[in-house]
Amino acid sequence: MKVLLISANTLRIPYPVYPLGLDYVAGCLDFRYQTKIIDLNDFTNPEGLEMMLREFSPDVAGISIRNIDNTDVINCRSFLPEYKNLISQIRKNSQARIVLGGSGFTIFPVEFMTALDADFGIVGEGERLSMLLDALERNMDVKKISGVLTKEKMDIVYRPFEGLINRRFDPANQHTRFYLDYGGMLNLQTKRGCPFQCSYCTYPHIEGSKMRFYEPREIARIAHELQDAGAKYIFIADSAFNASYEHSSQVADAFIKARVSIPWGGFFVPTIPPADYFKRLADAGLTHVEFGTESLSGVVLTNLRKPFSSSDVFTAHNEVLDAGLHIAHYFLLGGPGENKETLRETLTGIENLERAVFFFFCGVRIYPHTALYDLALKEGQITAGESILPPVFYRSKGITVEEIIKTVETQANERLNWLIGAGEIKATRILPKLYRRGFTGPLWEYLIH
Ligand code: B12
Ligand code: SF4
Repeated sequence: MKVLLISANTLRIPYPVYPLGLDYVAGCLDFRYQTKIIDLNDFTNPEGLEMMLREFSPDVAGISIRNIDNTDVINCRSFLPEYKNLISQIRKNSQARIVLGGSGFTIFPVEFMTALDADFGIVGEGERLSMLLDALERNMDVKKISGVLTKEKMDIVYRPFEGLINRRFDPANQHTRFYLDYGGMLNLQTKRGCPFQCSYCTYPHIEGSKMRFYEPREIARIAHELQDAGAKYIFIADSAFNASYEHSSQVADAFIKARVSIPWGGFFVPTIPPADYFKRLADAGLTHVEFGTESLSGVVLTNLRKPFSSSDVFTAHNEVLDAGLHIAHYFLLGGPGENKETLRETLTGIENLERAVFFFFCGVRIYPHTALYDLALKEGQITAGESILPPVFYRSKGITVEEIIKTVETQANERLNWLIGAGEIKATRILPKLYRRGFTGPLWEYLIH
């Protein structure tokens, strides 16, 4: 059987992201399948893709649906039309059965199955593709496989994957070169799952809420493999790298032992770290810390169910500064309880967070399987049958999104290190030029003056 795995993500904001999930999906497939990964970032014209489809002639095409849209409250751009276009190219140029998967798909499986008229879908971890292919080969009933959707069976009950997880990274893959030439960033995962329960967050639904750790020595081996392939920076794609201080410290020690020498970064929770935690990570090559801070108002942090207080944020921030690392804080404004006073508290507090970059997301998107969804339902902001695939943002009673944006813009006062949204305009203007000149990594530190 020939299996073609396609990364359908062509978004280059803030930078193109290596399709890590497909390495894992490929890694679970037996070598009896002829498996090929392609990345739409590599196909700038549709003819190239169509020719490739005709030549390879896949029996199964697995499509990774990562982003639903650009999550921009003002200038929202849905990627659904692009996915539809891809499906019709596959249908026109091959006989492949189409399987959907990926984090975006996992959030809205029924909506994507219906809109794209796919043959199968797999919610959650794509490692289950091997079970689906096996069942298809043997003409067995696929409906019994946890997480598998068909045109007839659209329920989304699934368990975290319990089998062997194995990444198949191939430096010779054409798309690896694309990422090495464009920012030099590759990525890796050290565990799956997030144990926290922030009210708006999809991550525990996508990855599970119990942490499942990979062996630190194995992670360091992969990091070295990425380095040998030419990576200049590694992004650790865990939901929250420091959700386990013990495991993340062991990973850092393993990096030192394995002589991983390239810089790396990831998402962190601003909880109070153990003594010298960030120094230990800095010794292992950590350079960039991205904090999911969201607010500096106690009321809002409690309502968002964040596992830290605003004073913890300052402690964690100073620890990172002391370790000589770059810091970014992400803020999520407009959640339950947000009003002019809580916003002022956050913005005043930010002025005391020295030498950092701030990304402001104004408006909290409501996703299924979250406590915020239940709250919005209770408050009558959404109704049970309503599709929230076209983004619906939570409306706080105390302040509108427009007021929030205006207030943040005024306070930002043109400062380069205050970015509203993903900093789309600044990122589009500055980053491609820097990457072309050979700069590597996330580069947001260049916005601090
Ligand atoms: C790390 C991360 C980032 C980092 C990536 C850095 C890097 N160099 O890797 C950064 C900060 C850059 C980032 C940016 C953005 N991100 Co982001 N990110 C994540 C995060 C936390 C992890 C992604 C990851 O790599 N996971 C690890 C890999 C192994 O998992 P995976 O890719 O999901 O693959 C598994 C399954 O999904 C499945 N699978 C995947 N593909 C396929 C295909 C088939 C056929 C099958 C069967 C299964 C399958 O199997 C895999 C193995 O189990 C997720 C949330 C999460 N916890 O998933 C959000 C997430 C993917 N991001 C999201 C978004 C929105 C964005 C941005 C658009 C935000 C913005 N406005 O800037 C940008 C887009 C960037 C881009 N160019 O695409 C959303 C996407 C869904 C949505 N709402 O649209 C997510 C899900 C978070 C959320 N809000 O819910 N992100
Ligand atoms: S916001 Fe971060 S810490 Fe909270 S549940 Fe999501 S991934 Fe975990």
